[in-house]
Amino acid sequence: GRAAAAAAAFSSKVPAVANPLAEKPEEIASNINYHAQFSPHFSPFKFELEQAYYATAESVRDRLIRQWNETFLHFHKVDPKQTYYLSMEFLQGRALSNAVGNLNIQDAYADALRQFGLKLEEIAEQEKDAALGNGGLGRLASCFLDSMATLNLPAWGYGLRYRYGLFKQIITREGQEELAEEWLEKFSPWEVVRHDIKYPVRFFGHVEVNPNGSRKWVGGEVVQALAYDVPIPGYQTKNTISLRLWEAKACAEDFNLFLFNDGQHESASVLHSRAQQICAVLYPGDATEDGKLLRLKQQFFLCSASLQDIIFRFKERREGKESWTWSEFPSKVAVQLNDTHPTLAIPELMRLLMDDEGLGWDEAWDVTTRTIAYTNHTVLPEALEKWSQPVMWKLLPRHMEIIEEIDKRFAAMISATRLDLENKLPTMRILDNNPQKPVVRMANLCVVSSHAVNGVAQLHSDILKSELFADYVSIWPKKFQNKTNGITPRRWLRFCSPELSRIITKWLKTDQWVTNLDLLTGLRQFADNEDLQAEWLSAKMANKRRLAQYILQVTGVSIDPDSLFDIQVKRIHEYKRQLLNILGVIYRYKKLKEMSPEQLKNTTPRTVMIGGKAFATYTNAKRIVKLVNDVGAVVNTDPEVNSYLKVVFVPNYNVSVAEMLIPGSELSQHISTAGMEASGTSNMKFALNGCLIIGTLDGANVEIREEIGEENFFLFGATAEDVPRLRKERENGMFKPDPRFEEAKKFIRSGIFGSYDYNPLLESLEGNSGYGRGDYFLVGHDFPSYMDAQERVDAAYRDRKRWLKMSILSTAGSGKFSSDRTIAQYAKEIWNIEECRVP
Ligand code: B1N
Repeated sequence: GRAAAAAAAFSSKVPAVANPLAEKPEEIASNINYHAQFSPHFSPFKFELEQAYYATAESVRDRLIRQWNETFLHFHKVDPKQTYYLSMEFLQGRALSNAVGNLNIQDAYADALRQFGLKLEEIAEQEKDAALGNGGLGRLASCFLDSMATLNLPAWGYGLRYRYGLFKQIITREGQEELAEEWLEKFSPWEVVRHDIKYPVRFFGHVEVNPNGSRKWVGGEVVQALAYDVPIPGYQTKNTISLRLWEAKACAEDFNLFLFNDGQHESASVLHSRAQQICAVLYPGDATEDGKLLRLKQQFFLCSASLQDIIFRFKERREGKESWTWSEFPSKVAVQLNDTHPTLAIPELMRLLMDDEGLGWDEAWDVTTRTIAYTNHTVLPEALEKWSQPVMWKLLPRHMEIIEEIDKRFAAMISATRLDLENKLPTMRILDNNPQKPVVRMANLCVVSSHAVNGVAQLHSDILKSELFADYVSIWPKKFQNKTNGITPRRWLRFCSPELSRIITKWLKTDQWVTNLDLLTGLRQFADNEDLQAEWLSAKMANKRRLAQYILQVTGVSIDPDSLFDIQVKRIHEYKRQLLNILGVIYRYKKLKEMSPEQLKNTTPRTVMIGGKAFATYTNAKRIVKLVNDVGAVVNTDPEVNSYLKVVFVPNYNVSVAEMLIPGSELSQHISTAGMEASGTSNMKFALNGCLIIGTLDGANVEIREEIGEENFFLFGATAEDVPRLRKERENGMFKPDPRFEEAKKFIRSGIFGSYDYNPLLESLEGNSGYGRGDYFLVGHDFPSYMDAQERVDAAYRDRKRWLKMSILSTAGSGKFSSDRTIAQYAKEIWNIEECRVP
């Protein structure tokens, strides 16, 4: 069939000639053909979708390499101040469609592929997501890279090249199961190994004191960090920056040939396999930490390799200069820590400056603190990293000396200058010397050692100042900032919804909104316009039909594109309250069952989609996944009501699935207990795509509602300010549950959704206090106002014109949430860097 035809076309008609910058479709086709033949990864004479994907990707990569090298040279020549974004996670998703979109060559490539009888979208779907992250924090890092490239900023990402990214989720009768996702199994065309860029990274060992008093970390084990670079193209600019991912390799001499020849094969390569473990897996924790030694090794590995590389570049650019000093370093380098995961960059920079470069403490400290800045992403106590002191002493003895010294000097400074804070000192210190469990508090180390500390939404930043870091605020009032998160409008609107994008461009009479998202406010004046509304509706419907197709394909459930598409997709966590959502659905189902046919006809049909991964050992999260699936199985096959309600669990939620779901959404749920979701970023993606939000006053919801107008936001629930009091009242037995809440829980208990034991879940909502009890997340408290808000949703949806107007106003009010705005603020207010555009 088609594959054979493609193969025939490929071998005969199109000559293989490589012209990396080809513009004409015929030339591009021959370029693709060239790669199919001369960058072989498969047996010859095959040209099916997979082979076509690799050849196309390599052809696109050739173009990227040109402008990537130019960017590198340009930065080298200009030597601007440069930012380094250190992150344990980057959730890149697919690269092909993003690259052709940013380079504005999608039409040429689509034409070229048509010559082989192939569709660009189908080819793009062959690509596996690069899922080197868990959720919002990792995706934010990737959106930031896109904006840094697009804004022509001299910036660079540093991360780890995990062999296994985030696990693949499959749903069985048991609920969620995890499978290893070997995204590199075949080969990634989007990375270039740099065999010349290698640094030694040490673990364990001891500190040697030299006669002159200087100290040196020696002994232990040394692994090599090898660089793999991923090109990050900006949107319609030549600038193409790098994401540098480190891989751990043993040193060649670590292979013990003697033991191997002696037949002791395993022991001969023990150092090799130990090195390989370092980058084997991404820790699948979102907002929880488990204190694994390997995770600590990963963190140090990232920090050490990246800082050695940064220092190398700094010196390289100073080569041949008459004179320079280390005090210039902070005017050339900004290092941003994505949460506390790369905190070890602080003592590592101190160590490199003092022990390798010979600086004294004061000078090294001045350079370090002026270089480093820290972003906090959560206030959940279980996610605040604390590493055991004995473990750290063993793995990183020199760094612990430095951390001890930072701690000591901080305490001395407080005692000398701030008697009023002395009683706060025990919790402000970096070291918690509790003899039972001495730990290093990484967040405290970051606050003390950074020149800027920021939260990720206004409410979150306010909470940092009034609670988590309150004691530090009076010492350094100007250190604490807010940088409300953002998302890249390229991936999250321009490319994932070409239909809506075309309409926006038509009505705004410009496509400048793609890089100047504030221009979307120009849609406000047309929100009531019937022509725009009709076009808007038809784009939405097209996206909904495409989504319905996808849902049918992955779940076998057929959903009605005329029903209201209601979506909640994010990591499964009790604070995000997927349980509130599904309890609401259960209540709705029960009411539908009680209705007469006449009443049924007056209801608003809904399709509720819930998706997300649960951390493998988080049992309550897994129970929620199971419950959603069980409810779906009953509701979707109930002929009495299933044209009014469908419940779908969307398996294996990831970046590519999001790109399918978000454009087809009409209502999305961002319903965390107030004060607990630092920002949220999918809320921004949904709003940008004209999806209405039902949500609490939490994270960035607060600002989204401000921007799009309160009448376009379905608000419910307690405020962050109320939460502590409500928890107390609950503990004192003062909570009176709403009868609807009781009814929903009772319905689950009746066994209607099967024989699985939901008691632990239901018990978490009951009692007044205790571990896993007492409804810590206030589901019961917020349930009635949530159900009221859902009624307002149903009523609004019945009024098509009103709904469309709200939808248009959502998009129109989303300009603030471009990551271009966020990154411009970081650049100006924290990094002090400027544009460095490749001519
Ligand atoms: O970071 C996102 C925010 O939009 C979300 O609200 C926030 O929950 C998320 C430990 C985390 N905070 N903390 C993490 C991730 C991995 C890990 O091992 C914690 N993720 C967030 C972007 O600001």
